[in-house]
Parts: sequence; structure tokens; C-alpha cells
Amino acid sequence: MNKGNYAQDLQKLPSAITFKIKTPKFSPKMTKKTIAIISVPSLLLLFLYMAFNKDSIAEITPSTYNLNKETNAFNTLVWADEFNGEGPIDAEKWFLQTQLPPGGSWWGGIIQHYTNRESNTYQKDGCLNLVARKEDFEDQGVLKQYTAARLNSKFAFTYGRIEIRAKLPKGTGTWPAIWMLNKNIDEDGAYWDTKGFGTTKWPYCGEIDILEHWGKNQDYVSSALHNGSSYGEKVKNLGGQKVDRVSDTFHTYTLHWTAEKMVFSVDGVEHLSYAPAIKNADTWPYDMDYYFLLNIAIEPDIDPNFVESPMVVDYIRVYQ
Ligand SMILES: [Ca+2]
Repeated sequence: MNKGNYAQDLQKLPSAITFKIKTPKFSPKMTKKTIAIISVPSLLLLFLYMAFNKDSIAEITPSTYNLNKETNAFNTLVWADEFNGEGPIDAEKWFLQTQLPPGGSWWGGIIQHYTNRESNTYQKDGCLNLVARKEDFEDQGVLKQYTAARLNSKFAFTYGRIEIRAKLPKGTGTWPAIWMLNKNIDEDGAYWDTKGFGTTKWPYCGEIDILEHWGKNQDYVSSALHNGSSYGEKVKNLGGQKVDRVSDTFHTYTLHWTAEKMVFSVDGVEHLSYAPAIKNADTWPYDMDYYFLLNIAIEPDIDPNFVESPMVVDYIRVYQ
């Protein structure tokens, strides 16, 4: 969702992540015996680490992945919203993010306000309705011509099978997304940041785009991973597929997320699998808690005849 959206922030980021390794400081009083006591177990640990690491690299093969997949069946429902209420969304499960980023515009040149009003987000007939509208609306001293909403889940988790049944809005210039961010993202106004978890800048925190749809490319749904190794012009971990009448019929969007890989599919048909050969802080910041975001962005090329269009979500379910 944030693809290429943080150009200004990125300029402030260091060109590489560096790790400082603390070396023990030996005082003149330390004897050779002391040094031997410290270094012998250290060398043993290093040897064991190398031996173990070699084995674990050898273990990751397609055949053993299937074995892991079996053990990662994820059949226990741990969190869900079926959207069975009427009216406002469940405040115990969702936070409506409205605070504008510095400068007064959401990243990527999108032009809507995100509001916490029921007219943009409500439950009806067993579904969430997240509605993008053309309307003048002033908030935080800024007048805009479009409104929508940006939900943050108050539930965050690591690994699982995620199922979302949804219909997407229609219209050139609409950009709906159901995605995830690391709980540790440093983003003022985001739910987990307001709870004190915001320590890490995008893209190093990590992002998981379960589904995105651009109204200008109707019925093509895509998924992507953003992290220290893939962002902005460097984005390479993406995939998508054509889906039948994505705005008029419900489809089930699934992410299967294990310690080994992520697999994205629609109605059981895969379109992206992500399993970097080398997993490190840049390629795989995905052994940590993530939360859901649902939003509809409005791009500047919005159809001048656009009035309103909803993202309708029947359910979101997380199995572990
Ligand atoms: Ca439902």
C-alpha cells in the first residue's frame, strides 16, 4: 500500500543498517586463565552455531516445506470479525486512523481524508461497509474533496492463515487495500504507535499487502511485500491475478504465513509466494506481530463522475 509513498522519509534513512558488536574489554588484571575460561566456551558455541546453521540451511527444501506446511495447518480460529452488528464498527476490535501525516497529505499523493464518521465506516447486513465518497470535508485545518476510512486492528499476531471475504469498490482512481504493518512501525497517529510500539521506520518495519486493487485496472488484484530489501523503485516481491467481477461478487482472499514463507491466493488460486533464500532483517522482518489495515485511497486521477463506492467485507478470520 505504501509503495513509493515515503520518498521523503527514505532520504532520511541510513543507506544501510549497521550492527554494533560489543567486544569485551580486558583489564590488565585479567589473567591468561581468565581469558581461556571466557574464550573456550565461546569457540564451542560458535562451532555449534555453525554446525546447526549448516543443517538448517540444508533442511529447507521443497519436499520438507510440504512437511512444514502440514504442521502449519492453522485450523484454530484465534480472531475474527464477522461484522454481524448494525451501525458503528466494533471499537474493541478496530481503531479509525485519521491523523494526517506531516504536510497534511497521506503518502503517495492520494487526496482523501480518512474519517472516523459512521458515514464512511459501518456494519450492515452482516458486512463491513467502508465507503469512499466525493464530498467536501475539513479536518485538522485541511479541506479535501473526498473521504474514506483507514481501519487499524487492535489485534496483532505472528503467523497464521488469514481469510477475508470481500467485494471491492469500483471506479478509476479508487485504490482499496487490505494489508498489514508491523506493530513496531513509527507512524504518528497509527494505533500501535499511540500505544508506544512505534520504534522502526517504514520500510524496515515490514509491510504485507494481502490485496490491492486499482480501479483503473478493474478486476486485477495484487499482493506485495515491502521491507528493507524491496520498496519504492526496488519493489520486486509482488504478484497478482485477474479475478471475476471483483466489485460485484464476493471472493475469498487468503494469506498463509509461516516462518518459512508467505503464500497469497484468491479463491484457492495462488498468485504470489515469498520465501527469500536468505532471511535477514531486510528480507524477512516477518517473525513479529502485525496488524490489519483496511482503507480506500483516492488518487488524483479519480473519475470526475465518481460519487461513492464501498468496500464490503463479509468477514476477516485468523487461524493459527
Ligand atoms: Ca459477515
